[in-house]
Amino acid sequence: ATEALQTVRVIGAPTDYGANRRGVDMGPSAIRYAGLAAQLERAGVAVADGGDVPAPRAEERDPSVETFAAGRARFLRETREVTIRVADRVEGALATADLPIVLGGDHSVAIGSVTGSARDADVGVVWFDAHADCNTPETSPTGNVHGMPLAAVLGVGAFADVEWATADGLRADNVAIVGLRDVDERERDAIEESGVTAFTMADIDTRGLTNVVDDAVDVATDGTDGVHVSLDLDWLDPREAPGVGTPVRGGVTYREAHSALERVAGRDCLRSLDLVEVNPILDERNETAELAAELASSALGRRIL
Ligand code: 6HN
Ligand code: MN
Ligand code: MN
Ligand code: MN
Repeated sequence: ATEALQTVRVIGAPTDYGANRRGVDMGPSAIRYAGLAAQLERAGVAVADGGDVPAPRAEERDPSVETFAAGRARFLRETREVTIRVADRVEGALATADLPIVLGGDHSVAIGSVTGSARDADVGVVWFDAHADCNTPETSPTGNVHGMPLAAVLGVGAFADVEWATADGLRADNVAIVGLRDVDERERDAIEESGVTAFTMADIDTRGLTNVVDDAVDVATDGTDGVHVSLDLDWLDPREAPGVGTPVRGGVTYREAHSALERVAGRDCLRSLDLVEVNPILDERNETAELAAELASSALGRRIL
């Protein structure tokens, strides 16, 4: 008998209010146009695209700052609306044994994918990013929520009281960040306080990409039912991925990025995936969106031989 194909469910989340540069709301279109479905089919999976969740446009909303007792988080109300929609779609996909891929949008959409993925299961997270995304409303220098999603899902700082943003089945012990090279002064404390495992680019320089990714997957699989991978395209060097909102030099190469996601695929632990922060306005001939589509294919186990 032939085994039924794994179905990947594509969920677009076209937001940009979580970042300070406009344009990442076009990410879902750009990644689809770059051939996401065809790339995934090359990995031997079936693809079901449920379209985009409705996302408010920043200019239709009050740009006023959302304040906490100490600190701020811009567009927190909008983030809540989209988080709940994304989480419901992710949970729905998992309920039918599909694998959800969330297309951002800015990285605040990961609050939805992680909370949705961790509703009925114990999950681990591997976060590929130049940034730690561990700011809290208290520590953030910008108030942009795309710099806060990891702190949010872990309930760090002011997020302790924000129920919709915290992930039930996620423990900091099962979270690994890979590729850090731009951490804010006060964000270091939030990383420390959160208890996540953090690997910098210097760790990759010293120990090699393979060892670091294997360790990150160990952290995320330890005692969990599966792993959510959040891929911020600014993890790659801007030479490979120019179309991102917050580029930082010194990132991983094209080949290292594929290798990382191939290692993830080899561990057979992937539960849900984000492809976020693609900014088509800053891209060159949609190459960063193409890269996102290719890397998804590697994550789903595309074989060369
Ligand atoms: N991202 N650490 C900066 C901030 O505003 O908190 C930048 C965050 C970038 C977030 O790329 O997903
Ligand atoms: Mn549990
Ligand atoms: Mn980033
Ligand atoms: Mn990020």
